[in-house]
Amino acid sequence: MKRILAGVTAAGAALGFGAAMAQHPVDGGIEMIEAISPVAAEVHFFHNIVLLPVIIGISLLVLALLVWVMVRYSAKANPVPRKFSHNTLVEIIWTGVPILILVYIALFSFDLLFKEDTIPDGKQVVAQADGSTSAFVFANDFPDSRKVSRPEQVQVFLASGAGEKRLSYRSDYKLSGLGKPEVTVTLNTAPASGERVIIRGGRSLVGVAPFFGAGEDNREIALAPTMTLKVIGFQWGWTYTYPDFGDFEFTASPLEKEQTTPEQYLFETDNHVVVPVGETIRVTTTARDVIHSWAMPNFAIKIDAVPGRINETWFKAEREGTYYGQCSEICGIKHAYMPITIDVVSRPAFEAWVDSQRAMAGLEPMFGQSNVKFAQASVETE
Ligand SMILES: [Cu+2]
Repeated sequence: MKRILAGVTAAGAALGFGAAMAQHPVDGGIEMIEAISPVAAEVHFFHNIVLLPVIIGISLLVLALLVWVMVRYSAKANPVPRKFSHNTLVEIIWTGVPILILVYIALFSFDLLFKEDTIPDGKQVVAQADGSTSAFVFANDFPDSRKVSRPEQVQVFLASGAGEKRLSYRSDYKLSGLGKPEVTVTLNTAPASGERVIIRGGRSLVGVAPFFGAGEDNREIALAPTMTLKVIGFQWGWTYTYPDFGDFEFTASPLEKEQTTPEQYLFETDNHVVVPVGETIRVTTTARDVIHSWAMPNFAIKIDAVPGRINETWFKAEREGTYYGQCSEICGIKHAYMPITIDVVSRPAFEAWVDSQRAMAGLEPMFGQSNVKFAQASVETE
């Protein structure tokens, strides 16, 4: 299966859907679009590993039963049919087994729904090592229902000039005070002076977990949002507001056919949403007229924008690039003309962009990094 999927992708690349097209649907493609957020990776895992085997199993079983009945109980093979109308054992099996299958699916699906719906509240503290201290305190000041109480809800990293390295519980450090107001992380060896100890804590664990003990643990603690993106759908376009940065606002409309390439047409907008890479973004949606839906496949987001009501979700984009989405709730004659374009950029580029937007709205710069220019053309799409 994997090989077939890879072949299809390779064929797509050979046909000219190169790096620039990676975030678009491709002709003949049967794979999901690339997951750029940990929740999207989990959604793909849920589809490919949890659902697909169940679906294939049920289809094959039903096919086999059909063939068996057609052959074994045809008029020719079975001229005198039996005339019973009840069989208690069969009733129990065909009621009980589907219930078990649904419970199995619900275990994963409810967990995912919860994660998509719950804004992460994880936090991170950074301590500067002095060469002799090996115990570091993490203030567990969450509300009682969200307090860090299990070892996997704490992740410890050691950062030096070269980069950061994740430490592992038990072999590199011990924890005490879980569930209490202060959690102490005691490293087996005191980090060298100048190194930084990063402690991340919270109950918002996202990412693909081992499946019945197999596979890697890719879960990470998602941090609390650094910004809110307000999305307002209307007939026909999207208005975006950045309440944390002075409430500046702009509207995104699709580019005309002659303004863009055939591949980008109905994906590319005149104004792009811009968000920083690697940070939790809270998204709130509403609408001015009828129900729309803000859908971004790379982040596995599809959330309704309903007049008179605010819906909320979040995402964390893990790689810089330009990503595309569309309105996914049929909303009128130009429903197909409501594309979404998001640029995921570095923090300095994001701050420069915010200041440029603030300048257009007549506001003072907030970050003042005028030396970093936001250049759309330089944003990599691969
Ligand atoms: Cu719409």
